[in-house]
Amino acid sequence: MAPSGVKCKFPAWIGVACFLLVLSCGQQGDRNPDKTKTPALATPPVDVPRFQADSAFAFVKQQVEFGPRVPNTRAHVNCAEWLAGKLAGYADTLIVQSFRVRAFDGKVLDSRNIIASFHPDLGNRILLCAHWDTRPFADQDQERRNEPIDGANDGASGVGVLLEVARILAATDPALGVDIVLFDAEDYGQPDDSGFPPMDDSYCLGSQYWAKNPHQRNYIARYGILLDMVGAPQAKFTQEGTSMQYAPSVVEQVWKTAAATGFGDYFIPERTKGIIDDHYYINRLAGIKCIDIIHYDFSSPSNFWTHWHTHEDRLDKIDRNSLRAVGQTLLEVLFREIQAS
Ligand code: AHN
Ligand code: ZN
Repeated sequence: MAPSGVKCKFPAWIGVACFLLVLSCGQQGDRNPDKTKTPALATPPVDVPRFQADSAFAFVKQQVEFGPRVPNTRAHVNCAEWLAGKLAGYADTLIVQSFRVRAFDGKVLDSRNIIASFHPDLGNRILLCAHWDTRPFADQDQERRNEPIDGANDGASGVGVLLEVARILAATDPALGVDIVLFDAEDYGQPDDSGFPPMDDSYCLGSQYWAKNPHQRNYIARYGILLDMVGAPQAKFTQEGTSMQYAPSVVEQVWKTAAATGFGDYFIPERTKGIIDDHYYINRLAGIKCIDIIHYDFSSPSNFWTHWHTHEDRLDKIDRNSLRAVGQTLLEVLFREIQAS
């Protein structure tokens, strides 16, 4: 009888086979055919925190509950104070930039850009932005066209994602220079049938003001990322033309990161026509390369999200999964910027 110690010894050929298998796998891993064409994504030197979509959703809900955030209304002031308080609790510095701008209809809008900075001492900065005001009318709707919209997606969704990013930056404190800018007076743009003389550049009044009057002299960021309508179910973000014109490398980086993170169903690597949004003025007036992550709809006449500028833009159109796709992608992009020491 063989001693029990050698009874279970497996045949030598299995060991050899395993050895060869490991060898061949190693070789395949080394031979990356894409390496020469495109640099691989950097590996973050620390774990990337998990974006909490429930928390982002709660931030969207709280904004909507103020009522429409139309300049010169009580809801607008209340929401501004809440946003500023929230961000002051997360960021190292908070600046509220108050200003007045004249809208297409002659009204003077009491406006506030809300600016939160993390590690303001660092020169190497990334700009994240969204607009927090809502449209004063529903000119794409068939009904109640003169009433303001909730702006759950158009406004609150991008801000909700950025508040959650701010919460996570505060909790994890990576050595990253980040500025979160919430623009006001974005959506007071002239409707087609306004009856007022045509006005150029009637949208994006807050970002135009900021780009001409940055919160710090000679402010510069390496790049910027604008969020607009990022909360609808199965949102599709195409590579929008203005972003591609001014910041193609940033678009590449973000869309690649999204795909690597498992959000390729949201971030479609297809170029679509350019639009004028806050990022246009950030590129043109501030000289900061900035992209727009904005819902593109291949089937709607406007090519914007189907419920754009209608009363259907309500909280029940917000899907946590879309908020997560954008928020987690942003965190992946940010944490890959940490310099390995
Ligand atoms: C224009 O309609 C010219 N730009 C769209 C900017 C926008 C409005 N984004 C959301 N609401
Ligand atoms: Zn809008």
